[in-house]
Amino acid sequence: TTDERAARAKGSLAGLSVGDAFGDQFFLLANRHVPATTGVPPAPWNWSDDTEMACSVMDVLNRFGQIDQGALVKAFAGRMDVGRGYGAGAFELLERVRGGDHWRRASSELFDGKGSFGNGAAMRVAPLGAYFSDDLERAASEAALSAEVTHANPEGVAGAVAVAVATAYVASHDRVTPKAVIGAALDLTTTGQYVRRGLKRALRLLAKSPQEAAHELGNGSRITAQDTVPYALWAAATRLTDYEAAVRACAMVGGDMDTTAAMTGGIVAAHLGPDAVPAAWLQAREPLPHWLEGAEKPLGTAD
Ligand code: 8NA
Ligand code: MG
Ligand code: MG
Repeated sequence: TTDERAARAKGSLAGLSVGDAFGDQFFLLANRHVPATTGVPPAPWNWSDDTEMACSVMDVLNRFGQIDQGALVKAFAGRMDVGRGYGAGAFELLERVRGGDHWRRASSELFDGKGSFGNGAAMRVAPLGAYFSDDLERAASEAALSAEVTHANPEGVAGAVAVAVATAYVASHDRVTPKAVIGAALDLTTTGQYVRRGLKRALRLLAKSPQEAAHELGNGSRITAQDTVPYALWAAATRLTDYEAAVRACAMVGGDMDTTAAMTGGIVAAHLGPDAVPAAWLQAREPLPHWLEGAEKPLGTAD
């Protein structure tokens, strides 16, 4: 039912937002003495653009039961708080949308007409995968729709499809092998040759350490889909029974750790449920927006 879908998505969002907020703490110089392998940064852990945009994806799913692209981009643009740390392309696009440009034109003109292959479509999409976990192909097609409004490049879309399908797969299967998780994502990720190549490499690295895997796959230092999604899926697939271990595997390799931890955290929490997120970590994370809990009218709803 719709309520069950929404509840699964909410569980994934808990994992995504805590991963984002935890990972983001390690960018701060103030936490340079906290080891990502074992340490716990001081609260509060503020979340970043990853969570802000994921909340808008949830908002649209709650209102429409599917991705309405116009409503989604309106939600992204209306809520954009630049202090949360947006990618340069995302910022430019959402400013143009605010100024009245159509998203399709603006997104296709980014980066000299190549469109963005940033990891921004993938970082926000795990709850959507959990929402459509009863239908992997639907998860893939809705993820692609959600990606297109900001990421016109096929790699940017592929990153989102891979994360959504992996999330849908683990949310709908009790016992899964690492190979099956990455294999399911690969099966339905039809575009994006670099993302696909990374996923194939990840399949050969399942017995390696996080450092070795990140060295081969990338840790997100370029904040692109292709240098983030393969490692995030590797971390989730190899640590699917342990939320904390999965998220720490992202934080400990450096790079774009708010985003790898957001993807990995969203996938693992979709499998284990929100109770797998340590209670102290949920407490440390800045609360999610009030409107998401229904306390305020969501953006763009009729009066
Ligand atoms: P985006 O569309 O700006 O893409 C991210 C970046 O990828 C761009 O700024 C470019 O550097 C690069 N890129 C994307 N497409 C192309 C292309 N066609 N040619 C050349 N370079 C390209 O924004 P986004 O929403 O995809 O980005 C998400 C990331 O930004 C996440 O990591 C999120 O947390 C945020 N962020 C990251 C950092 C960081 O340094 N790790 C800091 C602040 C914000
Ligand atoms: Mg971020
Ligand atoms: Mg990031």
